[in-house]
Amino acid sequence: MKNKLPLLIGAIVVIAGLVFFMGGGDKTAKKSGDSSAPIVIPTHNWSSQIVMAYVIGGIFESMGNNVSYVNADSQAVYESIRIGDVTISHEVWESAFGKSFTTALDKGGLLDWGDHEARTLEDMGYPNWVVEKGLCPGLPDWTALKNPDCAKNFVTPDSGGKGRMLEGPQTWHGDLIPQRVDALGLGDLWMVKFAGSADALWAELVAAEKEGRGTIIFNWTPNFTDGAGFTFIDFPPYTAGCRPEDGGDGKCGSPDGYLKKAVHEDFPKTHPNAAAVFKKMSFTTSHIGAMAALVDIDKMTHEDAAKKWLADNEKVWKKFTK
Ligand code: TMO
Repeated sequence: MKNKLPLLIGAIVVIAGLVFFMGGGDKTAKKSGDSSAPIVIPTHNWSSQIVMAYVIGGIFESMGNNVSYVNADSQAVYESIRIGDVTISHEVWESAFGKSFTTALDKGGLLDWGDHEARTLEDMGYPNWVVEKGLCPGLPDWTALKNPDCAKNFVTPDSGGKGRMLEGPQTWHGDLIPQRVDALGLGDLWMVKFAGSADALWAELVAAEKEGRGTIIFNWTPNFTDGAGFTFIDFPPYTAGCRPEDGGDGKCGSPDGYLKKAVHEDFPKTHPNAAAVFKKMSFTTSHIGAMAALVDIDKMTHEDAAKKWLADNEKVWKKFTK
């Protein structure tokens, strides 16, 4: 027995080495290639997000990855990522989706994959001609909305004699804006209507100008309207906890927000290359504004807009893949 001990130790060392080598070999194989399983990218209901989905899908495909797209609710998507039905989110807007994102993050299964360079604002505003035509003197200060002579210029046939604000689809901000209007004491003069789509917001801008009435709509930046004569209303500043959903009184505007990326926790293991590239991806305000403009101004399809953006911006995205 004593004589066999060195032999036994030797055998263990050989087996351990073999296991270590195989393990290492396996790791090397994984590093050199991502899983062929498709990376599931969600699409929502505003232009830059859909174009960027195809932009990022195109970048993943250029690396040899498979991708698939799924149309998803923009709040529920974070739970879908958490449980692994959707792989990534590439536009987590703080104001509209911060709460859903943080809830999924805290539950586990979803990873914060960093911020884009672009900062965001999602709030009510108006095309500059509204003020140029004298329809609401004092804007962009929100207290201008307390003036009945302002509100009357924003009445529409469906607004019950009050000034109308056209909010985006309710799936984005929930009841935030109606709550704010009431909290700020504007409810007697103003009502909030929800648009069915982003396109309805842009159609409202055209209709109001044609009809010579004032208009206040929900909008956001980065968007195709950046630098095109649109101004956001200055509401009382956002502070952490000011919103009703966070226990506040709701008398505050939207935050100077982040634009984040998120991934399912297994993504870096199943697709280490794509995950590393996605972590490096960071788009600016002008990149994202251009993605939206290709659809909302140039009227391209989202897929064609993405192809054009990729062709025009190789220098921008190729550096993420290196
Ligand atoms: C989520 N959005 C950019 C429409 O505000």
